[in-house]
Amino acid sequence: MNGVFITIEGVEGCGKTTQLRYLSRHLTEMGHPVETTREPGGTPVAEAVRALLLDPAHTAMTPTTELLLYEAARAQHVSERIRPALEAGRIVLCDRFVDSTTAYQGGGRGMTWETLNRLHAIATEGLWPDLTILLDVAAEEGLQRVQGARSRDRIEGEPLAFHERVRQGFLRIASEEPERVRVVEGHLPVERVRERVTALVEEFLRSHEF
Ligand code: T5A
Repeated sequence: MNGVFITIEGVEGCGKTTQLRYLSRHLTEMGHPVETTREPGGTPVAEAVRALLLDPAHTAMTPTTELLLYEAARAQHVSERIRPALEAGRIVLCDRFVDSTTAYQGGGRGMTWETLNRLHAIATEGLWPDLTILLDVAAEEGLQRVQGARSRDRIEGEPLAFHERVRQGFLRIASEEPERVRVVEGHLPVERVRERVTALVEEFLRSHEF
């Protein structure tokens, strides 16, 4: 594939959406063809699954159902949107991807890494991010940032201990795949985070002659 697949990850309120917006504008200004998308979601089917997943009314949803729905949304998203954009030579910027499932359903819910990796392989048909930016902030700080901005969705409503396990899950992934997953301190002021994210992405594109 000719394109580049970049994902942004982290706990609730870590600043992904803010940084993705800056990055998309910056890369577009540099003349790159950019496709911005998110998970769960990014296509009509996957957005419908997102609504189901995040609806706080679904208190009876089991961890296995939740996991399969995230992977189902991903299968649609990869096939309908991400893979075609990469084949067309675009830079795909995705707000969350497989690492969120590993951190939330693995770290948070306790599903085994082996189960998760098997399902990732089915949903993505082997497609893996080229570069992942992990915005690392304390779970409590991230939750405080999003508190009051809107009503809490089903996952945000989980207790703090859940979100702390999610953060540890992300850090474990980064320690296992340091080449792909680059950690940026998300507690820094927005502008400082933006500079670091931009520098990492520019360095990656340069080294891959994109
Ligand atoms: N999920 C997702 C799973 O459980 N498994 C999966 O496989 C996947 C894909 C998705 C939910 O689903 C879960 C994870 C999530 O719970 P989402 O919309 O991606 O939902 O989730 P959120 O992380 O909640 O997204 P948010 O948009 O709320 O948070 P962001 O994108 O991290 O943060 P952002 O940029 O919107 O910023 C939040 C606030 O913080 C401020 C911003 O101005 C904003 O007010 N801010 C900063 N403040 C201080 N310093 C900084 N550096 C700041 N950066 C941003």
